[in-house]
Amino acid sequence: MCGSSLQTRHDRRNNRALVDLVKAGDIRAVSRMITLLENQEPDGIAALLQLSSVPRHSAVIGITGYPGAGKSTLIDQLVAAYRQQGARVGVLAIDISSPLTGGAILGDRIRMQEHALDQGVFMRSMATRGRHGGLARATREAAIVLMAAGYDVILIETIGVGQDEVDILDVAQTVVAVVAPGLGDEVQAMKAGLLEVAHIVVLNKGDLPGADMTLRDLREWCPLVLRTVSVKGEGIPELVMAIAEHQKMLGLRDQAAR
Ligand SMILES: Nc1nc2c(ncn2[C@@H]2O[C@H](COP(=O)(O)OP(=O)(O)OP(=O)(O)O)[C@@H](O)[C@H]2O)c(=O)[nH]1
Ligand SMILES: [Mg+2]
Repeated sequence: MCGSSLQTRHDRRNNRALVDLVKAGDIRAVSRMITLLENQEPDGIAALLQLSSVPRHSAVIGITGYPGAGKSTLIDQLVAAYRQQGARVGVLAIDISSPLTGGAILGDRIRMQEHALDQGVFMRSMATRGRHGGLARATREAAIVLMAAGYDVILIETIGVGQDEVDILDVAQTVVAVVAPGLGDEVQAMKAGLLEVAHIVVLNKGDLPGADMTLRDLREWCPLVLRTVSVKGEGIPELVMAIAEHQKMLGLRDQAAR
Protein backbone atom coordinates (compact mmCIF):
# COMPACT_ATOMS: atom_id res chain seq x y z
CA MET A 1 0.00 0.00 0.00
CA CYS A 2 1.42 3.38 -0.93
CA GLY A 3 2.16 6.07 1.65
CA SER A 4 -0.47 8.50 0.43
CA SER A 5 -3.41 6.11 0.83
CA LEU A 6 -2.15 5.21 4.31
CA GLN A 7 -2.13 8.92 5.05
CA THR A 8 -5.67 9.28 3.67
CA ARG A 9 -6.92 6.47 5.89
CA HIS A 10 -5.24 8.08 8.86
CA ASP A 11 -6.83 11.45 7.99
CA ARG A 12 -10.24 9.85 7.62
CA ARG A 13 -9.93 8.20 11.04
CA ASN A 14 -8.86 11.48 12.61
CA ASN A 15 -11.73 13.22 10.91
CA ARG A 16 -14.24 10.69 12.18
CA ALA A 17 -12.84 11.08 15.70
CA LEU A 18 -13.27 14.85 15.47
CA VAL A 19 -16.83 14.51 14.18
CA ASP A 20 -17.71 12.05 16.96
CA LEU A 21 -16.30 14.39 19.59
CA VAL A 22 -18.25 17.33 18.14
CA LYS A 23 -21.46 15.27 18.19
CA ALA A 24 -20.73 14.39 21.81
CA GLY A 25 -20.56 18.11 22.57
CA ASP A 26 -16.82 18.23 23.31
CA ILE A 27 -15.97 21.93 23.58
CA ARG A 28 -12.36 21.59 22.40
CA ALA A 29 -13.43 19.59 19.35
CA VAL A 30 -16.09 22.20 18.54
CA SER A 31 -13.51 24.94 18.82
CA ARG A 32 -10.98 23.04 16.70
CA MET A 33 -13.50 22.33 14.00
CA ILE A 34 -14.53 25.99 13.78
CA THR A 35 -10.86 26.95 13.43
CA LEU A 36 -10.44 24.44 10.60
CA LEU A 37 -13.48 25.93 8.87
CA GLU A 38 -12.29 29.50 9.38
CA ASN A 39 -9.01 28.56 7.74
CA GLN A 40 -10.86 26.72 4.96
CA GLU A 41 -8.90 23.54 5.70
CA PRO A 42 -10.03 20.50 3.67
CA ASP A 43 -10.25 18.50 6.94
CA GLY A 44 -12.82 20.96 8.25
CA ILE A 45 -14.90 20.80 5.10
CA ALA A 46 -14.77 16.97 5.11
CA ALA A 47 -15.87 16.91 8.76
CA LEU A 48 -18.67 19.36 8.03
CA LEU A 49 -20.04 17.03 5.34
CA GLN A 50 -20.19 14.26 7.92
CA LEU A 51 -22.29 16.47 10.17
CA SER A 52 -24.90 17.11 7.50
CA SER A 53 -27.11 14.22 8.60
CA VAL A 54 -27.06 15.11 12.31
CA PRO A 55 -30.51 16.27 13.47
CA ARG A 56 -30.59 19.93 14.43
CA HIS A 57 -32.92 21.30 17.03
CA SER A 58 -31.24 24.57 17.91
CA ALA A 59 -32.91 27.95 18.05
CA VAL A 60 -30.59 30.22 16.06
CA ILE A 61 -31.02 33.86 17.00
CA GLY A 62 -29.28 36.78 15.31
CA ILE A 63 -28.63 39.92 17.34
CA THR A 64 -27.80 42.80 15.06
CA GLY A 65 -27.81 46.58 15.32
CA TYR A 66 -25.86 49.77 15.40
CA PRO A 67 -22.34 49.67 16.94
CA GLY A 68 -22.48 50.38 20.66
CA ALA A 69 -26.26 49.88 20.93
CA GLY A 70 -25.68 47.23 23.59
CA LYS A 71 -25.80 43.97 21.63
CA SER A 72 -23.10 42.23 23.68
CA THR A 73 -24.63 43.35 26.97
CA LEU A 74 -28.02 42.10 25.79
CA ILE A 75 -26.51 38.76 24.73
CA ASP A 76 -24.91 38.44 28.15
CA GLN A 77 -28.37 38.77 29.71
CA LEU A 78 -29.93 36.36 27.22
CA VAL A 79 -27.24 33.77 27.96
CA ALA A 80 -28.03 34.06 31.68
CA ALA A 81 -31.78 33.73 31.00
CA TYR A 82 -31.41 30.66 28.77
CA ARG A 83 -28.95 29.05 31.19
CA GLN A 84 -31.54 29.46 33.93
CA GLN A 85 -33.88 27.40 31.77
CA GLY A 86 -31.19 24.73 31.58
CA ALA A 87 -30.42 25.31 27.89
CA ARG A 88 -26.88 24.96 26.54
CA VAL A 89 -25.95 28.16 24.74
CA GLY A 90 -23.49 28.89 21.95
CA VAL A 91 -22.46 32.46 21.16
CA LEU A 92 -20.76 33.57 17.96
CA ALA A 93 -19.66 37.21 18.15
CA ILE A 94 -18.66 38.67 14.84
CA ASP A 95 -15.94 41.27 15.31
CA ILE A 96 -14.66 43.82 12.88
CA SER A 97 -11.11 42.83 12.02
CA SER A 98 -8.44 45.37 12.62
CA PRO A 99 -7.10 46.37 9.21
CA LEU A 100 -3.61 46.53 10.70
CA THR A 101 -3.37 43.20 12.47
CA GLY A 102 -6.14 41.22 10.79
CA GLY A 103 -7.17 40.22 14.30
CA ALA A 104 -10.54 40.70 15.91
CA ILE A 105 -11.21 43.21 18.67
CA LEU A 106 -11.48 41.24 21.86
CA GLY A 107 -14.00 43.45 23.61
CA ASP A 108 -16.91 41.07 23.24
CA ARG A 109 -15.03 38.14 24.66
CA ILE A 110 -13.83 40.15 27.61
CA ARG A 111 -17.28 41.48 28.38
CA MET A 112 -18.79 38.02 28.36
CA GLN A 113 -16.18 36.60 30.73
CA GLU A 114 -18.83 36.02 33.35
CA HIS A 115 -19.92 32.92 31.43
CA ALA A 116 -16.38 31.82 30.54
CA LEU A 117 -16.22 29.10 33.18
CA ASP A 118 -19.71 27.77 32.50
CA GLN A 119 -19.43 24.44 30.64
CA GLY A 120 -22.92 24.96 29.24
CA VAL A 121 -21.83 28.06 27.33
CA PHE A 122 -19.62 28.12 24.25
CA MET A 123 -18.31 31.50 23.13
CA ARG A 124 -16.35 32.41 20.12
CA SER A 125 -15.30 35.65 18.45
CA MET A 126 -15.02 35.48 14.70
CA ALA A 127 -13.26 38.08 12.59
CA THR A 128 -14.85 39.42 9.44
CA ARG A 129 -11.43 39.76 7.79
CA GLY A 130 -12.75 42.52 5.59
CA ARG A 131 -15.77 40.55 4.42
CA HIS A 132 -18.99 42.53 3.93
CA GLY A 133 -22.43 41.34 4.92
CA GLY A 134 -22.10 41.55 8.70
CA LEU A 135 -20.93 37.97 9.10
CA ALA A 136 -17.52 36.35 9.19
CA ARG A 137 -16.77 33.89 6.43
CA ALA A 138 -17.34 30.72 8.42
CA THR A 139 -20.27 31.89 10.57
CA ARG A 140 -22.84 29.68 8.89
CA GLU A 141 -20.53 26.66 9.18
CA ALA A 142 -19.75 27.47 12.82
CA ALA A 143 -23.49 27.57 13.53
CA ILE A 144 -23.88 24.12 11.94
CA VAL A 145 -21.09 22.79 14.17
CA LEU A 146 -22.82 24.19 17.27
CA MET A 147 -26.14 22.69 16.17
CA ALA A 148 -24.51 19.29 15.69
CA ALA A 149 -22.90 19.63 19.11
CA GLY A 150 -26.39 19.93 20.56
CA TYR A 151 -26.48 23.54 21.67
CA ASP A 152 -30.11 24.42 22.34
CA VAL A 153 -29.74 28.13 21.65
CA ILE A 154 -27.22 29.78 19.34
CA LEU A 155 -26.84 33.55 19.58
CA ILE A 156 -25.00 35.34 16.78
CA GLU A 157 -23.91 38.97 17.27
CA THR A 158 -23.41 40.78 13.99
CA ILE A 159 -22.34 44.30 13.19
CA GLY A 160 -24.63 46.99 11.93
CA VAL A 161 -27.92 47.02 10.15
CA GLY A 162 -28.08 48.08 6.56
CA GLN A 163 -28.26 46.80 3.06
CA ASP A 164 -25.06 44.83 3.44
CA GLU A 165 -26.11 43.11 6.62
CA VAL A 166 -28.99 40.93 5.49
CA ASP A 167 -26.80 37.81 5.52
CA ILE A 168 -27.91 37.06 9.06
CA LEU A 169 -31.34 36.17 7.68
CA ASP A 170 -29.79 33.17 5.93
CA VAL A 171 -28.33 31.83 9.15
CA ALA A 172 -30.70 32.84 11.96
CA GLN A 173 -34.36 31.90 12.26
CA THR A 174 -35.13 34.89 14.47
CA VAL A 175 -33.38 38.23 14.03
CA VAL A 176 -33.40 40.85 16.78
CA ALA A 177 -32.26 44.38 15.86
CA VAL A 178 -30.94 46.51 18.70
CA VAL A 179 -31.31 50.29 18.65
CA ALA A 180 -30.40 52.88 21.28
CA PRO A 181 -31.91 56.32 21.87
CA GLY A 182 -29.97 59.38 20.92
CA LEU A 183 -28.71 58.08 17.63
CA GLY A 184 -30.98 60.60 15.88
CA ASP A 185 -30.31 60.59 12.18
CA GLU A 186 -28.71 57.19 12.36
CA VAL A 187 -31.96 55.67 13.66
CA GLN A 188 -33.79 57.33 10.77
CA ALA A 189 -31.31 55.89 8.31
CA MET A 190 -31.54 52.48 9.89
CA LYS A 191 -35.30 52.13 9.77
CA ALA A 192 -35.55 50.69 6.30
CA GLY A 193 -32.76 48.23 7.08
CA LEU A 194 -34.38 47.31 10.39
CA LEU A 195 -37.64 46.42 8.79
CA GLU A 196 -35.85 44.39 6.18
CA VAL A 197 -34.00 42.12 8.58
CA ALA A 198 -35.62 42.24 12.01
CA HIS A 199 -38.42 40.10 13.38
CA ILE A 200 -38.09 41.88 16.71
CA VAL A 201 -36.75 45.39 17.35
CA VAL A 202 -35.27 46.19 20.75
CA LEU A 203 -34.83 49.72 22.00
CA ASN A 204 -31.99 49.16 24.44
CA LYS A 205 -30.66 51.77 26.87
CA GLY A 206 -34.27 52.46 27.77
CA ASP A 207 -32.91 54.35 30.80
CA LEU A 208 -31.39 57.12 28.69
CA PRO A 209 -33.06 60.46 27.90
CA GLY A 210 -35.03 60.37 24.67
CA ALA A 211 -35.95 56.70 25.05
CA ASP A 212 -39.72 57.39 25.13
CA MET A 213 -39.59 59.44 21.96
CA THR A 214 -37.45 56.91 20.07
CA LEU A 215 -39.77 54.14 21.21
CA ARG A 216 -42.86 55.95 19.92
CA ASP A 217 -41.08 56.71 16.69
CA LEU A 218 -39.97 53.12 16.14
CA ARG A 219 -43.41 51.72 16.91
CA GLU A 220 -44.80 53.68 13.99
CA TRP A 221 -42.50 51.65 11.77
CA CYS A 222 -42.09 48.24 13.31
CA PRO A 223 -44.80 45.89 14.55
CA LEU A 224 -42.80 44.60 17.52
CA VAL A 225 -40.58 46.96 19.51
CA LEU A 226 -39.49 46.08 23.03
CA ARG A 227 -37.71 48.29 25.52
CA THR A 228 -34.75 46.95 27.48
CA VAL A 229 -32.17 48.22 29.93
CA SER A 230 -29.59 45.51 29.40
CA VAL A 231 -27.20 46.72 32.07
CA LYS A 232 -29.95 46.08 34.65
CA GLY A 233 -31.60 43.07 33.01
CA GLU A 234 -34.84 45.00 32.46
CA GLY A 235 -37.05 43.78 29.63
CA ILE A 236 -35.08 40.55 29.18
CA PRO A 237 -37.92 38.14 30.16
CA GLU A 238 -40.18 39.94 27.66
CA LEU A 239 -37.55 39.59 24.95
CA VAL A 240 -37.04 35.89 25.71
CA MET A 241 -40.80 35.46 25.42
CA ALA A 242 -41.01 37.38 22.13
CA ILE A 243 -38.21 35.23 20.68
CA ALA A 244 -40.03 32.08 21.83
CA GLU A 245 -43.25 33.33 20.24
CA HIS A 246 -41.47 33.93 16.96
CA GLN A 247 -39.85 30.50 17.05
CA LYS A 248 -43.24 28.95 17.79
CA MET A 249 -44.74 30.80 14.87
CA LEU A 250 -42.07 29.29 12.66
CA GLY A 251 -42.85 25.86 14.08
CA LEU A 252 -39.40 25.62 15.59
CA ARG A 253 -38.24 24.50 18.98
CA ASP A 254 -39.53 26.72 21.74
CA GLN A 255 -36.78 27.17 24.30
CA ALA A 256 -38.36 29.85 26.40
CA ALA A 257 -41.61 28.02 26.97
CA ARG A 258 -39.93 25.14 28.75
N1 LIG B 1 -27.22 53.26 30.02
C1 LIG B 1 -27.13 52.05 29.43
N2 LIG B 1 -25.97 51.63 28.93
C2 LIG B 1 -25.92 50.42 28.34
C3 LIG B 1 -27.06 49.58 28.27
N3 LIG B 1 -26.71 48.45 27.62
C4 LIG B 1 -25.41 48.57 27.31
N4 LIG B 1 -24.92 49.76 27.74
C5 LIG B 1 -23.52 50.26 27.61
O1 LIG B 1 -23.27 50.59 26.26
C6 LIG B 1 -21.91 50.32 25.92
C7 LIG B 1 -21.87 49.44 24.69
O2 LIG B 1 -22.42 48.17 24.99
P1 LIG B 1 -22.09 46.88 24.15
O3 LIG B 1 -22.89 45.79 24.74
O4 LIG B 1 -20.63 46.68 24.04
O5 LIG B 1 -22.62 47.30 22.73
P2 LIG B 1 -22.45 46.52 21.34
O6 LIG B 1 -23.63 46.86 20.53
O7 LIG B 1 -22.14 45.11 21.56
O8 LIG B 1 -21.15 47.25 20.76
P3 LIG B 1 -20.29 46.77 19.50
O9 LIG B 1 -20.10 45.31 19.60
O10 LIG B 1 -19.01 47.52 19.68
O11 LIG B 1 -21.05 47.20 18.29
C8 LIG B 1 -21.30 49.68 27.15
O12 LIG B 1 -20.58 50.64 27.85
C9 LIG B 1 -22.49 49.21 27.95
O13 LIG B 1 -22.26 49.16 29.34
C10 LIG B 1 -28.28 50.05 28.84
O14 LIG B 1 -29.33 49.40 28.82
N5 LIG B 1 -28.26 51.31 29.40
MG1 LIG C 1 -20.57 43.88 20.86
